Amino acid sequence: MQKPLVDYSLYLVTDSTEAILGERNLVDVVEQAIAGGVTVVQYRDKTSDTGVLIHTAKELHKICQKGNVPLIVNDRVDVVLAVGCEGVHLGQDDMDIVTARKILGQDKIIGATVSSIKEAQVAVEAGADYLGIGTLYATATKKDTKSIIGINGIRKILYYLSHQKDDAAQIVKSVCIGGVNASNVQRVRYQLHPPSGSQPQKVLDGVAIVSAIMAAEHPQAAASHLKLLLDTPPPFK
Ligand code: TZP
Repeated sequence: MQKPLVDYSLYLVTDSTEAILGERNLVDVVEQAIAGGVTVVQYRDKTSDTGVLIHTAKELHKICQKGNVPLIVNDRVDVVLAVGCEGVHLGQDDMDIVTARKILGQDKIIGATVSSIKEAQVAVEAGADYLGIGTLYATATKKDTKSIIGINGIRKILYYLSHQKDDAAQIVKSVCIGGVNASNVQRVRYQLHPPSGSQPQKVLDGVAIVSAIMAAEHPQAAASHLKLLLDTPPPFK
């Protein structure tokens, strides 16, 4: 299968912890989020064993395929291979991108977490398809986050990429992550993806969100509200 063309605009990252998921079923919540319009799903589970990861990823892949949404698995290249889903997301402490590319081939999506220009440069050179840039804002969902870089930190990375000569830096996609919710998503979108012609030249392709969708009482409504906000210019300059 060829690498799919991906709409990164509303990128859901799952969280199976009690604080976010509570008693609910992960697959049901993700199914509702897809019905609400999320465009990518990343299955992120730092604690389950390999058997559970593969079983859950297979279930998630079925509903993602039904909704025509790519499924990315956090950290685990082996799970991607076992399930046949669309790609992997690698943190700075996970397998390096060059090795993952050798194992997965050209047709899978590889995403990388980056917090600095240096990390972005390394990820792009190694062949990442997209960057998860963050942490944008402090968030209770990930308390051990390395660096909170804010809008300006993300702008600097986008600006750096815009000024590189190689094609890879121009075509790499990007989402921001950390603390994005319904109260700030329009501002984030318009600060990092301004109307054409203004800076930065390279714009953010989407926002990655955990709690504002996963912990919502109605994940479908939360996702469709975020989607509407993303598509609506904010009432400020
Ligand atoms: N990486 C950086 S912040 C974060 C991850 C996985 C969690 C973001 O969660 P939320 O609930 O969208 O702030």
